Amino acid sequence: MTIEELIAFETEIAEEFNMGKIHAPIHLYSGNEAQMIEVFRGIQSEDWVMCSWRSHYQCLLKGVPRAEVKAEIMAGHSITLCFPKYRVVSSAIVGGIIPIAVGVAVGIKQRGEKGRVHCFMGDMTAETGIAHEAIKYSTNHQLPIRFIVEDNGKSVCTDTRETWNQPVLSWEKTTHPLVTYYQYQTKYPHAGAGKRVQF
Ligand SMILES: Cc1ncc(C[n+]2csc(CCOP(=O)(O)OP(=O)(O)O)c2C)c(N)n1
Ligand SMILES: [Mg+2]
Repeated sequence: MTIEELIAFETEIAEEFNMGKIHAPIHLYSGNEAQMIEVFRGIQSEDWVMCSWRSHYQCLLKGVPRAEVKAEIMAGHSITLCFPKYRVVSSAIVGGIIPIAVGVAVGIKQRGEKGRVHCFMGDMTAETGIAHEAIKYSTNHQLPIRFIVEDNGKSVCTDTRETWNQPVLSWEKTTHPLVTYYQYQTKYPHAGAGKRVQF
């Protein structure tokens, strides 16, 4: 998947949504295509990719066929895309995927399996207690997991730095071996595609 193919996918979903053809929330990515492709360079097919409500790019980059991802979104499942066959799992609860990801990493380690877990989270999710505990636990237990913090500066409409009165976020300048951090600016609102749609 190229930058252009990722953008074309989200544009197509935005159009479907704005035409009222998707009867459920969608959360689109934009402006992070190059960073995502870079993050996925280190991801193997045996690895698990764990996501939140915003996961179209992860599904496509993990190898789920475009048509399968689109069909699930059209069926109203964008907010919680799960493709266990391709080792992609999502939870739409803020922080909800993090302990699941840690548990999968514990399982991989206990069974001596190949593979790693890649757990994606937004900037506000990364400031929660559960994120901090999970990163501490995973570090101290040397789990096969990494956490990718995706900073778009906000939680829905709330400024994350203002909320915590913290100009530099917890993982922003980190050299932590289990944390990858990147910033991006999205052109889409938190949910939907900019047009009010009545379900
Ligand atoms: C427990 C819980 N509380 C509130 C919400 C509503 N909610 C969905 S996404 C979100 C914002 C999270 O912000 P961030 O972690 O920065 O991710 P982003 O959407 O910006 O990628 C909120 C509050 C939720 N899904 N789950
Ligand atoms: Mg955010």
